[in-house]
Amino acid sequence: MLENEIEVDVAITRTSQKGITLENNFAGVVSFLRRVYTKDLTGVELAVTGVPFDMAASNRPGTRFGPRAIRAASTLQPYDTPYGWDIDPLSDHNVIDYGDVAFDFGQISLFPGVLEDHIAGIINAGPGTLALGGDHYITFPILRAYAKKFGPMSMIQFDAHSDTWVDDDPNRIDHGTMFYKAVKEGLIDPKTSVQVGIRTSNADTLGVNIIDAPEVHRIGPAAVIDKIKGIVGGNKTYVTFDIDCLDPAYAPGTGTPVWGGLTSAQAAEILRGLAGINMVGGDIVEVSPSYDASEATAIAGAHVATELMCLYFAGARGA
Ligand SMILES: [Mn+2]
Repeated sequence: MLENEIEVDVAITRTSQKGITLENNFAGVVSFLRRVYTKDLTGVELAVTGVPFDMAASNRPGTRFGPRAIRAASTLQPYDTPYGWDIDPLSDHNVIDYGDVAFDFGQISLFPGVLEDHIAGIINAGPGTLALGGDHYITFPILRAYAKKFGPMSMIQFDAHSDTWVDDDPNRIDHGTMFYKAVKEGLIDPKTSVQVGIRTSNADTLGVNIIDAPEVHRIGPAAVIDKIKGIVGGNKTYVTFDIDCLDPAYAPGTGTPVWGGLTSAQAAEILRGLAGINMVGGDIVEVSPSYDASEATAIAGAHVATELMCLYFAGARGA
């Protein structure tokens, strides 16, 4: 590597939204994977956006710092094509860091509408979104924006919890009930949706398919991939990844950790094996830096985000 090949602050200085540049990992303006920070959606295919909201957490808070931690951890990733994929999204596709959603933390009741409008403003201009949470509630306003564009979708949810606990109060903002509401509102089709990694009890599945964590361990990633693909088929599919799907050994920095979860290796293999699904958007949520002394959780979250970016481009939009 020649010294004069090293650039700095490419998040604000790069002239092309495609391409891999060399920047000291520890230096410069931080953006997700050193993508350019911009609100200009012209020609953009995927917009990464932070949603630093954690007011719906039932237990430990702190995910409001998740987007910042994931962006920082993403700079630790190597400047090479993503491992395990035969595509190179950073060179061949237009990916930007759109920055964070703006909201008033003192007006919590307004937040769902603000986030839905934020996402709608992006996807109605063309690009898909990859959201960096935030607690898992954020997926609900995002799904509302997507369903208005695409109609009811399939959803692949990686999670320790179903998040479908009963909640018929439309005003409650809760990171454990939003998929109950998403099914009831018709945002997602339960019969063609699947939850992976579940290891908490909830008798009423609302008809959503479940591949619980013990099953993942028992049948292994290859069989899990086949089952997921059989469930979602070619449907428009939203992919939401709660970092607590991973075992606390791999992702301790999260609000509601549960033992017996997936390894990071299992998650990587499953995400790569899903190449070809019709993914319309996705998110990585519940990274809570306050409980992440080793930064392992932020690193895992950044890797999941990279895998989701690859998965987005590995289907119909493929290189
Ligand atoms: Mn969740």
